Amino acid sequence: MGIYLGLDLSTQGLSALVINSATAAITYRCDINFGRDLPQYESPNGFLEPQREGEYHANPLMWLAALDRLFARMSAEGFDLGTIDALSGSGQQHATVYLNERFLDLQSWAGEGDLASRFAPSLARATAPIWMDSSTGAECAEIAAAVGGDERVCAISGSRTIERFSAAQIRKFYKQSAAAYEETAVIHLASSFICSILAGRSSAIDSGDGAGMNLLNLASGEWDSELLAATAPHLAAKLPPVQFSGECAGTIAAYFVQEYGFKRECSVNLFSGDNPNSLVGMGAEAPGTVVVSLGTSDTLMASFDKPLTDPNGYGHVFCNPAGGYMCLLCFTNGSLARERVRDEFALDWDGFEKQLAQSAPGNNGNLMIPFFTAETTPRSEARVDYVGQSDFTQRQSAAKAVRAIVESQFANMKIHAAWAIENITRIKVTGGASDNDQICQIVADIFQVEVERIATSNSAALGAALRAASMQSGSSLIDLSAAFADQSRLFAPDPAARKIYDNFVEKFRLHI
Ligand code: XUL
Repeated sequence: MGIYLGLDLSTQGLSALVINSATAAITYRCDINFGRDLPQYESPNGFLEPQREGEYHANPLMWLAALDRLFARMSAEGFDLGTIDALSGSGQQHATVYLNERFLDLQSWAGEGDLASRFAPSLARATAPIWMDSSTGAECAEIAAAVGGDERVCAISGSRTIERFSAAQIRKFYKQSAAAYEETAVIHLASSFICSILAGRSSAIDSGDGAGMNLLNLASGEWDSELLAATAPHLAAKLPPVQFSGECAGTIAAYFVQEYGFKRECSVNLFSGDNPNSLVGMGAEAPGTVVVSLGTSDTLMASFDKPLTDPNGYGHVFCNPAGGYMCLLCFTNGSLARERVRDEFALDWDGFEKQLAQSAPGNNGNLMIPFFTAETTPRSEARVDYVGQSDFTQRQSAAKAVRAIVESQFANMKIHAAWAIENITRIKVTGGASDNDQICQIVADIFQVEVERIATSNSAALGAALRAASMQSGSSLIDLSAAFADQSRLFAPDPAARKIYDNFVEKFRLHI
């Protein structure tokens, strides 16, 4: 039992969340916002102004400045950092940090000044491409071609070649700046970079975040020699080892003991990506529970024991910090598409919910192809089709249209997640639209499982804190996260809706 810190380096800021495992309580939170708190880095939203279309980079020194600022703020607020027994963290996935030989030399720690000034000379590249970057289409095609096609890349690494994933980003750097690539001694992910700084030496990349690079062989858990060779020369020598997320990276660096009063024996657990951490923070790391997050885009995460991959190549598979694997599926047309229908009928969200309540499951056969913008799952250009009665888009048809978009979105989710969610017993829904009881009920009825609404606030930081607690105390991650589960509302599936929705899903399948 003890006090554990979870850090979360997201796109827009760095957050801290502290838990007391004895009382199963979150005891403290603190946030740094890059734009507001560190304006000198000229990144109001956490990234630098794109220099070219689709190019999104961040300054890794800003992340270090945020770490100093966060600990200083925690101390100023009276939080005693010396009480922390172990810490871990979460990073936005895919971002790569390029470091020179100096980073591997422990002497670089001995400098003067704050973290940013100590580590500025260790950067082999001034900026880190982040997950929003989509500028590497050519590199994706080159890597896929070298390995025998995207299906093969997906079968090995868990994802097709993806623009924002690290391999394509590394290849682009090698092609554009061969000399700087040559000077690079080690390439870290955002997560393993911050972990290294805290542990005082170059740490391993954990297999959860490592699987988001298009470089890890999921089945073996090692870097894949074919993918490495297809990406850039001598890459094996530039990557840290990959290790299971539950491993310890060491004890905290002396800098943090001196500057902020951490205790010397405070352990640093390997960091992981935000999605693997969130899976833990939401208590879904054991197979059977699925998380559906209803945000601007909708996402679905599920865990499983075997290294399954999406036969259609839409989803991503990462390693699960609790062991085994997890998938992440993104449905680009989430709340933005629901909002389009809401606005078309001049409703607010309450009105949207009322319209749902006035219509019946299955919507008398009315459905919608709901891709208002280009969709990821399935890959599709923007496409909106109404299938059903002819007056479907008329003003008096609000109830039909509202039900059609919601039912069609979850029919689409059920079809495209089928490979990953064979034996689910529960769906945890979270995100803005999960406030809507009618939507929760439709999810329960379409999937025919219990739906639990959960309120989450920074599940990635909570997941990291729970991982630190598990590593340090030896308690099972599953037991720990269950103890932190929020009180929530349950929606039971209506057995009478099973047949209606089985037919509805099949009808939807015929139209996409
Ligand atoms: C996942 C992804 C994002 C980032 C955002 O593939 O790109 O979820 O991890 O933080």
